[in-house]
Amino acid sequence: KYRTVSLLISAVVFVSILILVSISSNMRNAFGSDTKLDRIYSVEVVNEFPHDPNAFTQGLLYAGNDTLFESTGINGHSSVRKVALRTGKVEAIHKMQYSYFGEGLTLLGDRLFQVNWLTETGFIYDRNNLSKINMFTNQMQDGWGLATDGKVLFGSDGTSTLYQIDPQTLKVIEKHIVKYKGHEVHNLNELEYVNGEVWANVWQTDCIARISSKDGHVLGWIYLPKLREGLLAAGNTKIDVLNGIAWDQERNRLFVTGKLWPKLYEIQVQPLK
Ligand code: DDQ
Ligand code: CA
Repeated sequence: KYRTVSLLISAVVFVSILILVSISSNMRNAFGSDTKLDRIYSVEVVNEFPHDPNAFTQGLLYAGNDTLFESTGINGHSSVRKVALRTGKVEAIHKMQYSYFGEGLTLLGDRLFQVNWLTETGFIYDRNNLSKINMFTNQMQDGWGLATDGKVLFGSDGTSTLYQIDPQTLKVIEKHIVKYKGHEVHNLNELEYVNGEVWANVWQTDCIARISSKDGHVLGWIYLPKLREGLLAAGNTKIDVLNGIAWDQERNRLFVTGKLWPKLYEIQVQPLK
């Protein structure tokens, strides 16, 4: 009889502990602390490199061998260019017609895909000489960002939609509304595919959203106001917003820059909490 009672008491204690643990973890979720869906990151600068202060950066990618490709905007100044990482030197450039405003850029195989602002046009270039191979109709509402996982193209158009585009047909094959805790995230701009996630500069903010490529959920935020503020404090008063993320998959290096920024940074991302 005594054993039955003590067994009952320990069962009650066990169940109460379970209930308490579950309540406290629910409370943590409610106050938005450390669940996997709620990560905030800051950055540390590992390296800085020169960047053309006249480049209105709209697309950026790393192509191996300390080489970047970059797409620049502003009518009359739009281009696709091959840039040496360490010197910032433009090694090759394709200048675009006045009517085009260069935007997102991505590299798949030997082909560079680019979209343009306020036109329904996209271009395909040969990475080896930057010659134009083809033109296509952009099926998104506008052309802002592009990236690739090596299979599909990811695209943004300034809304909260993250598109998947077939690189053969250039047709939209899937779309997801990007949401953070149920709230739509608008103004998705320059994109980068990083280890299964799509990272997006949110236009006119110092934030990069880490987006699940599978369902559009924001998995975390990288907050990096220091770079732009540092440039401003150093007297670079003409700079525009943070824009341009490039990931070196071989050496796990992450690069960011901005529109008209005189510098490009190699950064490391770290949890803020
Ligand atoms: N977008 O990057 C948000 C897609 C486009 C930004 C366009 C900014 C236009 C600035 C025009 C400045 C003219 C000197
Ligand atoms: Ca990019």
